[in-house]
Amino acid sequence: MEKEGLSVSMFLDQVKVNVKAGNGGNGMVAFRREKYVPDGGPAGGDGGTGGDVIFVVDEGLRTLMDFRYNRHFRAEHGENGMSKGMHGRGAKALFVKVPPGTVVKDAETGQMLADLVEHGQKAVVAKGGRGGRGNIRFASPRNPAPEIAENGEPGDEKEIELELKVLADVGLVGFPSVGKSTLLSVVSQARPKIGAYHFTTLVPNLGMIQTDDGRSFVLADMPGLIEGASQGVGLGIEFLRHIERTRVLLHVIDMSGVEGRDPVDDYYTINKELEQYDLKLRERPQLVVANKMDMPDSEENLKTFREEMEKSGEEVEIFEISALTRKGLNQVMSRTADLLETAPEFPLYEEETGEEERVLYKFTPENREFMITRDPDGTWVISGDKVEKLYQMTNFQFDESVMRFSRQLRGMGIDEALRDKGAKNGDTVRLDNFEFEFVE
Ligand SMILES: Nc1nc2c(ncn2[C@@H]2O[C@H](COP(=O)(O)OP(=O)(O)OP(=O)(O)O)[C@@H](O)[C@H]2O)c(=O)[nH]1
Ligand SMILES: [Mg+2]
Repeated sequence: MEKEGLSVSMFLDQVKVNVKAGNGGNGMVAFRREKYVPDGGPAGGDGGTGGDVIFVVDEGLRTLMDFRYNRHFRAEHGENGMSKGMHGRGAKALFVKVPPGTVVKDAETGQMLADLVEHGQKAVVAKGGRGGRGNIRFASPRNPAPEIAENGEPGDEKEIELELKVLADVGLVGFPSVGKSTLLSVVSQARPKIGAYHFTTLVPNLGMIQTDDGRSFVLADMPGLIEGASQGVGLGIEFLRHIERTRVLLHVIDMSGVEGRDPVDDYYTINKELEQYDLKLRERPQLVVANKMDMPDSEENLKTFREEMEKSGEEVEIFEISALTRKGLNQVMSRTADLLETAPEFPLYEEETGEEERVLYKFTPENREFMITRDPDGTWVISGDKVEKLYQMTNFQFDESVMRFSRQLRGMGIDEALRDKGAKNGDTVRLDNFEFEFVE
């Protein structure tokens, strides 16, 4: 994993990309031509399967930057079937690497296709078409030399939307200048900006933490919060939204009181803002990190702090540290790793999933197979995924294949449906760019 502080502007990337799986290869119509056999049997092989487009999580990636200039992903087509019964070769899948935390949605329907969290996790986002069958497969005792072959099934094509959702395991929250960035800089390789003025940090920074006993997690340094943040004061809302995506909070408090604020007030103010933004944030496991313990008044202030917490019955776990002199760091990081073991896992997007499922069932099974509408000029128009696919898979070079196609239409109930709607002998019927006459 990259050990660098990354700014969130790169992080919140949301991109639309186009994926197209490979078409299946066409099946072949061929016959054996052997020296002493005047008209041999069928010998057309099947087409190969088209390549899938597969997204795979690579933990080395932390952003969607790679998709900025590369937005079309096409897998190869399957090879066509050949004579002498040879099948076309299937195409290899196209693997596209995405960072952990990538949510993949169908851009048109909003349907969630995959929530990719762990390294190596894969999702087929566009399925390659099946190879068309060659004429060998259509031979039967009644029709020993069929001139029927299927074209390959078209591969899926989709506009998809990628969104990076997981920000970090742990978030650092607290007032400005309490030492959040300093803490991140001493426990990870991240090098955030540190300053004696407020709002030094404008965008969250990330660092990888490795505890002594080998556990690791991603820690995010957030911009400072102030009273009214949940209403948009300061750098408010934007950043609370990022905090929302962390699983454990480290609440950093400046115990020195050098800025004239009272640590107890700080504690309540920040928690009130978190709660006002979203009640769930107060349920998130939280540790209090009492920072700047190297300063003269810190001991005294901490004592008061503990007393106040006890009095008010607040259950807090407090860790004394000095980010400056690097004291107490291991304990708090190790305890954080403990909390992560039991904190709820991502993904936590129940509401969104619910909505998407409703979208998914918008289509009824009937209108998925086919639909009949009428153009102003009186042409009957047949549409629908299944019927269009059948059309694309028909090889119109051969009468027999065409006949098979019309049998399939009849089998789906299209003739009957046309008749019910009032189609008359001789009416024009269109499917995709193919027109034919309705025959009673
Ligand atoms: N004495 C002392 N000073 C500290 C300690 N940690 C941080 N500081 C100082 O506090 C000031 C603010 O530190 P930052 O790490 O930038 O604080 P922050 O919480 O990230 O601030 P914002 O990004 O503005 O929200 C800097 O001058 C640091 O040197 C500490 O443990 N002891
Ligand atoms: Mg900072």
